[in-house]
Amino acid sequence: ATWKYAFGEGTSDPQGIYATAFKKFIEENSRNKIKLYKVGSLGEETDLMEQTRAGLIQFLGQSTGYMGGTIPEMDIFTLPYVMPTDTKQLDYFFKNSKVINEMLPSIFNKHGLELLSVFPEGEMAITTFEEFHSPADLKGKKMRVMPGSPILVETYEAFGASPQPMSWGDLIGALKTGMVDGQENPTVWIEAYGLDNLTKVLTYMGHGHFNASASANKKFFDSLSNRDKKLIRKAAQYAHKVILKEAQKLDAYGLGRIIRTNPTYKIVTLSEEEREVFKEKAKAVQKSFASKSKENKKILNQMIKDLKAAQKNTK
Ligand code: 6CS
Repeated sequence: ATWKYAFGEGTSDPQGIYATAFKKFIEENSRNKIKLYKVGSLGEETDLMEQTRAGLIQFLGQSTGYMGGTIPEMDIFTLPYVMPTDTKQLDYFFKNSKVINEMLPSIFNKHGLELLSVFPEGEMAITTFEEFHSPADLKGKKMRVMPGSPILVETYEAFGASPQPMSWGDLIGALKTGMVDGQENPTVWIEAYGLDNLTKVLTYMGHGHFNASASANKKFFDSLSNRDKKLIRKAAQYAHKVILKEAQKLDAYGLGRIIRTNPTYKIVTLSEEEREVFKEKAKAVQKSFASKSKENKKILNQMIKDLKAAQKNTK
């Protein structure tokens, strides 16, 4: 059979690397074929989720930041100051997390999807026209966030800014015309799409990590032979390994290239003291997430346990 796999990035971006590895494994180990659709070819990322749930597409690669509107529990990955920035801890987390391996699969099932993987693309960096060090500096600043995640909106509100949810397809234009004052994305993506050239400052505040997921339409998956189900699980494990290895290099690669190609671009790393102020504000967002449902509360508690285990086991 030929299966369609659509994802929210270009072919050489992390979601494309994952999808390409997945395709390679499937095609080398079976007579099935995968046709890859990068973002834009079948619609914006927001359209892809609907198309996958409707069964028009069999596989979906999507940024977790786009998923909170459909699967509220996925906003666990966008909560500020929950994920660590340490790559070893992240690696351990993405391999061993009970949230991912034990809790999310049944949650995805409820939404007509079969979860295959969750993986990181790098620490969130914020690019702006003006430097900022505090929520007061962000007051009234229009910050673009990925659409569909209530938590991203709540986060930037808590940080003092005015969040502007919009699709990736509209962001470049919005930065060029000054419709927004800034945005957040992983460094590797900022470099790849020249967002540094459209802004003046890049800031690391350690508040979050950009993550992506891979999933399949559940009806499609359920209808497969056991052999094909196993094949898909194995392909996902293979692609996950490929991308986790890659993920360790992404931040350094992106930042290295920005420094080389754009030497006057300002890079700011907020100090611990400056971060404390944002962390304090983030607490309300974590509370709000937990108060939305029993499931959210359970998943946040497990997340904290998973991250403690990651910290303990990577010392
Ligand atoms: O900012 C966005 O919307 C996009 N950022 C990344 C890193 N991947 C895809 C997503 O659409």
